[in-house]
Amino acid sequence: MTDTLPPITVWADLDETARREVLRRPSQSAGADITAQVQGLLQQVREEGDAALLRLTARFDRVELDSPLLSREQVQAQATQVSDTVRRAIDHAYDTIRAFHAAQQPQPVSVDTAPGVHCELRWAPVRTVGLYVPGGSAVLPSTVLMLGVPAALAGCERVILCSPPDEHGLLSPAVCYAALKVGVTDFVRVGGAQAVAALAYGTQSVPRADKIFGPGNAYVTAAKTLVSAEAGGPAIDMPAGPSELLVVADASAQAAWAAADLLSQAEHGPDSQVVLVSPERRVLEAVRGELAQQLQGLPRRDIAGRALAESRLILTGTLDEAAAVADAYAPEHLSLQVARPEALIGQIRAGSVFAGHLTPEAGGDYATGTNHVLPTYGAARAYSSLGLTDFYRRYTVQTVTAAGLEALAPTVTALAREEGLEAHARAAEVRLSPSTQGES
Ligand code: HSO
Ligand code: ZN
Repeated sequence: MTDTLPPITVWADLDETARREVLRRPSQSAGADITAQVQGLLQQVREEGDAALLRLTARFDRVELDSPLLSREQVQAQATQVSDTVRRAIDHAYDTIRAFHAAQQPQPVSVDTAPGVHCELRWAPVRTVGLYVPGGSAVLPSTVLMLGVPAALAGCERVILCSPPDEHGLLSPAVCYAALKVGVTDFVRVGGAQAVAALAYGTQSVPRADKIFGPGNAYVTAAKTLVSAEAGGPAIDMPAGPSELLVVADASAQAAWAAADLLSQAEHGPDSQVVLVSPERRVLEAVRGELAQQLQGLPRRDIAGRALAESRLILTGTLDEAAAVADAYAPEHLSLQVARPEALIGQIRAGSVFAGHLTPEAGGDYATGTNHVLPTYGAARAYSSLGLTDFYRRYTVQTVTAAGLEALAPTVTALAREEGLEAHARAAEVRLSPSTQGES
């Protein structure tokens, strides 16, 4: 297996172009054929609603449904099937995620910007949110918590869960238990681009969502991008893509731990991106050996092995250079397996940082309390990890008094006339003119 692992790349040996190439993610822009296919699916759901959802679910998930929805009773019955161990784990993760997100309540702002001119920033929950929870090769109840806990804390009125059905047309007991726990209001057993279409346009049974959240495969991602670009279309959370982990390791790193972390992300999918950067050749070699060995013991070694074949093991001259490489990559997850993680944290842009040897990346996937919906593909350079404020919209209020307007009007009229917008100028002036004084 070691032979399918890439060799160690020596950073100093690469020119600018080669460096960019090493850090480049594989092209992910939904190929033209995916976009065309997804456009076709969106159109079917837009035109036919539920009938299209049932037909597409039969085609892609191989199950005949009588309705896209699961009733609350069906969900409750499923939830009772969850094992005690999983129920306790969901309860624990719910508590940590809730603790971290509850502390993120946004604060309103209220300021007099000038005498008689009052400005406010207020927050209101997005009313109807759609939460997409992937199924496919792994069913992810943890994602129900990551999306549902902040939706509940923000006070979203309608929380619609969409997830692909199993062969019985049901959602898993763990997904159902978590969904009830976070207060999901509508349970839609539809996945893929057709689910995104249902949330974007609404159907006879699926309410239309103002904003669509959650990770998904290339079809789901293409659908989110397409519907959000339509006039009046829903907002989406962020550009989400295949999982990524970059580990920075120094001489203090434990090779077996670093390898275990890299494998934990590699097992998500063959397109997962895993990178190790270190100034220590010995560490890189040891991790490489561990990867080959630990891979053999994994149930998903096939998937993880394919991701590892595209992984990167990069030798830098110094730890600072390793940090610079990590920053240029801007990973979704950054693991700092170094003696002094704090010294590096601010230097590297990443979606979520796992500081120190005892902090496994999998901890944040499930239960430290941080959100596991994170920007990928270098988007961490500007996008943020999902948080409570993503479930709010922010708006402003301004109130001007007579004295305030008197002082403000000359500025408004001067700028309006500079821009050639006479009606703007008059809208300020008309309120000052004696003929309208005293009228309301
Ligand atoms: N690492 C994934 C999240 C996840 N892992 C869910 C396990 N379950 C993307 O951040
Ligand atoms: Zn994960």
